[in-house]
This record gives sequence, structure tokens and C-alpha cells, in this order.
Amino acid sequence: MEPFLIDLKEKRDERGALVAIEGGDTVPFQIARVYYLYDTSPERDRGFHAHRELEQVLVCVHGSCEIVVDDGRFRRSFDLARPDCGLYIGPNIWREMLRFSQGAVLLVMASMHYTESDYIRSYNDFLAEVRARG
Ligand code: T46
Repeated sequence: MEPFLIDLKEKRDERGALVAIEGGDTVPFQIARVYYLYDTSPERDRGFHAHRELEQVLVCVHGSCEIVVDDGRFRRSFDLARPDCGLYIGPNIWREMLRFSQGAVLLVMASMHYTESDYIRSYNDFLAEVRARG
């Protein structure tokens, strides 16, 4: 499945705003793990890998960053700059996280626990796996 944006439906009133995310509803999988990236810097790109099985939703809850996604044929870029907007990335999509604003915080909800065997960390290996799949 190609990456897509999810409207996280902010609840705003005079006190501020709240976003609630429910696994299997707001995001299209049960959430098994949550992690977040912080102390990020515009000079320090991250990612540069794909996952074989993992599904994730990324939300830039503070600041902004650019997420480049690549299915082995086409590259596409998303600017994440709103805490009420999530980016779904499914399996077999190469991702690069670029241009973090100073102090940006990227929250990630994941469908699986962490396992290094799910990562493809070489772009050539990624292309070979995608092409072998047809
Ligand atoms: C992804 C993007 C959006 C853990 O021990 N547990 C975890 O749950 C994660 C995600 C990472 N780690 C360890 C593995 C490395 O030693 O934390 C270190 C940094 O991980 P990594 O270099 O993979 O970080 P990013 O920011 O390049 O990528 C992360 C996720 O790993 C990845 O799944 O899609 O964020």
C-alpha cells in the first residue's frame, strides 16, 4: 500500500487542542509500540531503511520534518508540520527523514515490537527484494 496522510481530527476548545489515536480505527493497525525522536537537528538526517512487515504512522508533534518515501520505482515527499496529521507507511517502503526543524519531535506508532531482522538497511538490498517480489 502506498503511504498516505491521515487526518487525526483535533478536538479544540478554548483550553487548547487534543488528538486521540486509537489502534485499528484512527490508524489501520493495532498499535504494539510507540517511540519518539527528539533532540533532532536540521543537519542530521535519519531513516534510510525499509521494513519487511512493519506498519507505522508518523506524526510530527512539534516542529517539522520532511519524509521521503520510495517504493523502488517512485519517490515522493511529505512535509510533516502539524500535530493533527499522520503519515501511514506500510511494509517495503524505503524512508528517509530529512530537514528536521531544530527541536522537532516525531512520534511514531508501530504495528510490531522492535526487531532488527525486519529492517532492510541497504538501498541495493531493498531494490533487490522489491524486484524479486515483482
Ligand atoms: C523508522 C523511523 C521512522 C530500538 O532499540 N527500539 C526501537 O523501537 C527503535 C525504533 C529503535 N531502536 C534502536 C535501534 C538503534 O540502535 O534505536 C537506535 C536508533 O534506531 P534507528 O537508527 O533505526 O532510528 P531511525 O530514526 O533512523 O528510524 C526509526 C525507526 O528505527 C524506523 O523503524 O521507520 O524511525
